[in-house]
Amino acid sequence: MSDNENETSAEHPHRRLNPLTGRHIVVSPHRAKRPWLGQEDTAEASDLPSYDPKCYLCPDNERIGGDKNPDYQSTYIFDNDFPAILDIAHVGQKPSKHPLFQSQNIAGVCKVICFSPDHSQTLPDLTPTAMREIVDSWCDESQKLGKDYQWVQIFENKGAMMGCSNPHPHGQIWATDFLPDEAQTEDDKQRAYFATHGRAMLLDVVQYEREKKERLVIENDDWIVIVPYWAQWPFETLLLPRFSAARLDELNDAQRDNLGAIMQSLTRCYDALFGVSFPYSMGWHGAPFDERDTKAWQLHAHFYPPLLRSATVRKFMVGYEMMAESQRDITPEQAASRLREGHQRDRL
Ligand code: H2U
Ligand code: ZN
Repeated sequence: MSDNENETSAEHPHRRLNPLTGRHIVVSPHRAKRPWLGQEDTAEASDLPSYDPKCYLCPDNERIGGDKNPDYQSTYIFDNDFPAILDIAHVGQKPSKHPLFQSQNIAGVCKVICFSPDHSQTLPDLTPTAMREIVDSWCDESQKLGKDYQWVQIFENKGAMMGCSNPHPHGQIWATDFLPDEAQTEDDKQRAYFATHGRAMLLDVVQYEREKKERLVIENDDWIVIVPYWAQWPFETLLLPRFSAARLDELNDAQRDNLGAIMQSLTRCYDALFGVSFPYSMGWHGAPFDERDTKAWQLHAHFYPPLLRSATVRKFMVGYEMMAESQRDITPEQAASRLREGHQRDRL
């Protein structure tokens, strides 16, 4: 890989390409110091009880749908009471053949995964054993659901700012019999890169970023976290295995333990940045579950946090982003450096 990225200046406006999606991002480093006159909301309260009698995810409580949670002790997975996609046979509506108004029938399942029985905890608070249970649940669910569905989307919305309905630590899993657009795009791009270069795109990224270190946030024996060169959100990160792996269920014991550890380090970096339990949406991408070869694919997790300059001032993806393309002020290199500082403070 040639090393000519520095030809784009750290101070002048430029445009970067996201090779995973083919979309671009405008970077405007000269604007990072402009004054802020917009929304300043209040920080979210963080003093939560370990058990909330009104929480529909706490052990022993009744959910909105009427089912009762067991007195669970570690992770707990249940079928979403309000699934967005249903597990039904493809009957009824015929696919539309009109060139302008096309639709297709879909089937899938939606699950909710409680990360801990403790209402007040977030990932950094959990024990390594509890983290490992979350990682194992993700690996097991993706393997099981992958037998029936082509795509298994594991994700977490954290914080009210990201539309999370409940502070109880939890994530979701949606499995579908179709490839969603993000998955399809990453699949196309990684296969095209492999066809041209004979190597997995994101393994090349891992190697480059480990040598260069500028966008490296943290790493351990098996995993690395970078702010991608093409990051869209101010403090967006990409979590990747340092070894070749296409899917979660391929991970061995040590790799799973190290994954739990690096996720705790990363979420601590985030929390340290503005002194607040950092909101984000995160999710896993791995090779689709079909008959095709998986060599082009490298497993990874995206973290998309909305915060920009304080616990309350967020990045809005509005005007130019909606009408034209993504734009950011703080550079990905500056963001990585800020996140590393949080990590160093955390270790003192
Ligand atoms: P968030 O991760 O966005 O907070 O969503 C929580 C999910 O929990 C949401 O998809 C489900 C909602 O449908 N849920 C239940 O399945 N049962 C309930 O009793 C409440 C919420
Ligand atoms: Zn709860």
